[in-house]
Amino acid sequence: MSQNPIDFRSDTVTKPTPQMRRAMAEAEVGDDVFEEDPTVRRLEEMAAAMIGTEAALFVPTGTMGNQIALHVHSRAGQEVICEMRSHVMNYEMGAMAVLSGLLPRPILTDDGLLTADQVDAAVMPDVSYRPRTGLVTLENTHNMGGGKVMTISRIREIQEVARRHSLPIHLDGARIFNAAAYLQVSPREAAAGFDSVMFCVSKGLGAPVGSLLCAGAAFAKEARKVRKMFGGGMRQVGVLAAAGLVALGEMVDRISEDHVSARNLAAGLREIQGIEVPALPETNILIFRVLPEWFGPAFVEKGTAIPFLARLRERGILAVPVDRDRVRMVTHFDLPADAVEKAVRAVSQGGG
Ligand code: TLP
Repeated sequence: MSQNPIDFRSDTVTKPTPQMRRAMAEAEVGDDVFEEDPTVRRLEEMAAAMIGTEAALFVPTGTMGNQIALHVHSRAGQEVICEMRSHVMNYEMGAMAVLSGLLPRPILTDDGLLTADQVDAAVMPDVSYRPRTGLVTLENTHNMGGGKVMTISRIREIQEVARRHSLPIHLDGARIFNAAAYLQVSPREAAAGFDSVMFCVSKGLGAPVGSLLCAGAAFAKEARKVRKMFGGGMRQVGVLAAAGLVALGEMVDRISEDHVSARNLAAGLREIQGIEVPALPETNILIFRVLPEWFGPAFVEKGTAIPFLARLRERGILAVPVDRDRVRMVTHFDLPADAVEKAVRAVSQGGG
């Protein structure tokens, strides 16, 4: 493998910018469990203002932010309505069951985007022999839906269903700034009408660590206690919040550049024999299928994704499998300028 592979595995691989490192070195800090870290406070205030909530809570990971929200919104034994490939169900180590005694009620969609009708149908009837529905969760952008974006009108319809059933609704907005950029709306508009919103500064915005759980003041107060219970009470964590402030201040406006790169990548790959790109990506995540013909007639293995990724790694390109035959590539600001061109060239060499 080449010395400096080009890393399309995730936007989480982005490294803190020089401005972030400087801000981290200079950050004013205090004990955040005592709510005395001024830099964390500033980040929480900025996040709440950008998302349009009364309060926000700095948490170490998106997973913890989601799980705190689930815990505060619902009770053990209740169901969480979520999309079948949602992060909250598939990539959080079963935490909703382990930490909160919750049961996912997954709904299958083609593209990761639930409809109001599907959510309505998934709400449990109020009878004495079925678990109760506790919460509705949406994911925007939808990671395993290939970075698909839910429109504001669809969001409003689903919120209306949740309201009609008196159910809280949480947004896993790990990439909410990508969604807002694609929709050409403010993050506030993309976040409006939810009872809680989690977003990450550690993905395409480049901070090394951190997510924000944004909600009303009473919810945030409760969430702070649950954060401590889950082991997320941090001390002089202003050194990390400082990077988050730079992420929100300097990295949001450029995020649609990553969407252009992902589209260029998709346009290049879809010309290659044996690669099936279902649609041009809306944001920074591309998921595509690798057909056996990419390897030539001698290919007999069960799945294509793993051997495809091994060939690419030899050519200095990193990506991740989605399932047996599909691969995910994510664009971000830390890719070299010729990353897309090099990736297309590496794939066009075929797998023979
Ligand atoms: N996603 C990671 C992996 O866990 C799959 C990635 O590389 O995309 N919600 C969504 C929609 C996410 O994509 C992620 C991370 C999270 C939550 C969790 O964030 P962290 O990794 O901070 O716990």
